[in-house]
Amino acid sequence: MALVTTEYRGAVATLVMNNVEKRNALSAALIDEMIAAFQEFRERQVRVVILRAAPGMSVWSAGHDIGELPETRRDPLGWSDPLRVLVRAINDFPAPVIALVGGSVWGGACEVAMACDIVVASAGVTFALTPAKLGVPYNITGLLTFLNRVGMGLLKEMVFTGKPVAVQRLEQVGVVNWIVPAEGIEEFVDKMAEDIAANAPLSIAVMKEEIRILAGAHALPPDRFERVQGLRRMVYDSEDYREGLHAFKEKRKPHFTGH
Ligand code: LCV
Repeated sequence: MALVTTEYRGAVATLVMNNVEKRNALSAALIDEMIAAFQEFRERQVRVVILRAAPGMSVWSAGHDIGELPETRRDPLGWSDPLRVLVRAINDFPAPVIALVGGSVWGGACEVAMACDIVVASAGVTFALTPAKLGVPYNITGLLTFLNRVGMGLLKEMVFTGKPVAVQRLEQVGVVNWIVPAEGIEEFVDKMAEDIAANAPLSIAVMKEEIRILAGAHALPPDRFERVQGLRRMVYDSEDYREGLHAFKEKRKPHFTGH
């Protein structure tokens, strides 16, 4: 059964994440289908992409498929990890991607939503940044995605507590562009997509890329980069990282020791 479905309405495409039983956990299989869809959108010169979960799902996406995280001794969020590939595909897509968020968003799925150009959410949804719940050292391009969207103060609260945050707080800081009642969110997003699709696609594509280049323009001396990689390796080689994965799989609370 397809894990995603695509719909077209003029120059607007909708990508529906459809893995209900796994709460759209971002497995390699799901992401492969999403990447293929983005490739098709590019070939069809789509001018706006709407990224959403299947109608009625209370979870937009449960984040990285925890069952696919490496047990240890390998970066769980390395360059070629499917989640990283998906975030880059959204960033690189030459047209705006609108996240239509009608359910809760977890972990790496928060980065997927925040990598989208515009986020429209229904009242009542929450976003939770979960690396600390699992013992995962999030990667720096992912943290930069968050930093560019969330801001330092709220980002630290979200990553340190790992608690779901109400969409109202995220709208206050611009993470979410609009909060719309669930019954009207599809119409709202369709209208926005039509407005965008009527504008000059080349101008929009170039401004999207310019903004991305500016947002990512942070010089990082090689020794600082290597320090970051060494620190992250210390975490994903730790007992705590293994404990976080096992606790989730055994459906129990983790007991972290700091080793
Ligand atoms: C695999 C899952 C998942 C899942 N993976 O339904 O950002 S980082 O660094 O943390 C990064 C590594 C990351 O993104 O990690 C993932 C972070 N995600 C989470 O912590 C959310 C974990 N999931 C949940 O808390 C619940 O599943 C929610 C609240 C999303 C939905 O709860 P609900 O009661 O509706 P279940 O928990 O019963 O889940 C239904 C099935 O989906 C699987 C889960 O194991 C279950 O499978 P089984 O029926 O085989 O038991 N599932 C859910 N999330 N991230 N599998």
